[in-house]
Amino acid sequence: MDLLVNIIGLLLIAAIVWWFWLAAKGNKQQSVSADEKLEILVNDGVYEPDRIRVSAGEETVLHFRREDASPCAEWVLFPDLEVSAQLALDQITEVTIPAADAGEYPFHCQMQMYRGTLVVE
Ligand SMILES: [Cu+2]
Repeated sequence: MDLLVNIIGLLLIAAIVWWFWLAAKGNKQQSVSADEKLEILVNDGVYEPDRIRVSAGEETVLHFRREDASPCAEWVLFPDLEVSAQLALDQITEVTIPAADAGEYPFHCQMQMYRGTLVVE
């Protein structure tokens, strides 16, 4: 009986590990769709995700969560869309992207160290 309990325990652990491994793998994707909440983490010199997919012809709100205290991360600029925003540290800053035509619009910090691409499709 003890053996059976142990086997069930091991199977449960395996299932949990499997579940988290799959979940972690799912989060690794480099782009988000408009259906998901458009949250972008700003930390360690990268936007995460760095490719953001949004729908053409629709205004979109992006949520930038800045965790990098360096001044480098303070601003995000979408030069082609004439959008810029100052990001508050350790907070989520909403950045409204106006309706745009299909295409790829790069965005970056003011020194262009952080870089990302807004994919409008
Ligand atoms: Cu910078």
